[in-house]
Amino acid sequence: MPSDQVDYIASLLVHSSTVTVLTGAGMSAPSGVPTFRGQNGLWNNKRAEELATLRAFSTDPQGVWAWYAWRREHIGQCEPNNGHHVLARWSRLSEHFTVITQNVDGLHERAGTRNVIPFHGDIWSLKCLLNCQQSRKTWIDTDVSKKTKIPLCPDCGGFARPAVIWFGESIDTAVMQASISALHCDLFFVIGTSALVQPAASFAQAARSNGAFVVEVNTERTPISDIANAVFDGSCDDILNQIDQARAVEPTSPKSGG
Ligand code: BJW
Repeated sequence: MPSDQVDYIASLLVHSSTVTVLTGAGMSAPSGVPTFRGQNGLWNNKRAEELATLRAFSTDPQGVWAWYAWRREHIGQCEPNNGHHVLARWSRLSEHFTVITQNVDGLHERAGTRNVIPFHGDIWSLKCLLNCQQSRKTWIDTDVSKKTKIPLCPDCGGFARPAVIWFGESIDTAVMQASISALHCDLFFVIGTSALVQPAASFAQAARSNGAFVVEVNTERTPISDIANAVFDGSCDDILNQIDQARAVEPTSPKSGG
């Protein structure tokens, strides 16, 4: 990676008032969490588009829950990587730093990142499949031992489901509004997403239209590569680490929060 490009982005980072980061599955790839598309993207020969839908769960609740049970157990053994820790550090340097993550694994939160918007929900929370609307909307469930037994709604006794956003489901209104606000920023990083799934896929273009300088970090080219102001072709843990090291020696760099 040319060091002048790293230095330039580090300088922008230090001098930007508002910074927003959009992350996708590639952000957690160095932690060992499989991505959805590309190599290892299939589960039992099925694509995310065939599993992450209400129709799939309604037709084959055991099969879809088995996918989530497998993922929960696997993610539970993964740790935040260097890239997560760099973003956590940046989030402590400024109040105007937002991470919109499409990931449901909770690794940004576990790294201590402030101001994370879990755009597609949280794999560690469940909700009633029928949305029975009794005492609770969602509840935390980190028990990874429920491999074959689908958890039940404590209120109505019907099936529970992961509190994530499936295809065809709307993004929570407050989450969408907070995300749209965060697209008004000086600097926008888009990290480890194939940018194929809407509406998050449109965020980089929207941020750029709002005047942001857009930086992509990915191991492959994506639709964002053509519209980004700077493209880093490499693994997010390595690239973010390089930018962070350059940031730390920027003349006006604020002190690291830890
Ligand atoms: C690295 C790396 C390393 C690897 N370093 N990089 C407009 C047009 C057409 C369709 C639609 C549209 N608007 C809405 C739709 C329908 C649909 C959609 O987008 N479909 C497309 C497939 C075409 N969208 C929706 O339904 C959304 N809802 C919605 O819009 O509501 C309103 C509405 C409804 C109906 C009709 C119209 C409007 C909801 C989308 C929900 C997505 N849910 C999932 C599952 C979440 C729960 C779970 O995890 O189980 O979200 S699907 C899956 O894809 C998951 C991800 O968050 C999402 C995005 O994937 P991501 O993160 O980009 O991962 P990958 O694997 O694709 O890419 C990884 C990248 O990392 C690659 O680029 C690698 O190169 C890179 N990488 N290692 C850096 N080390």
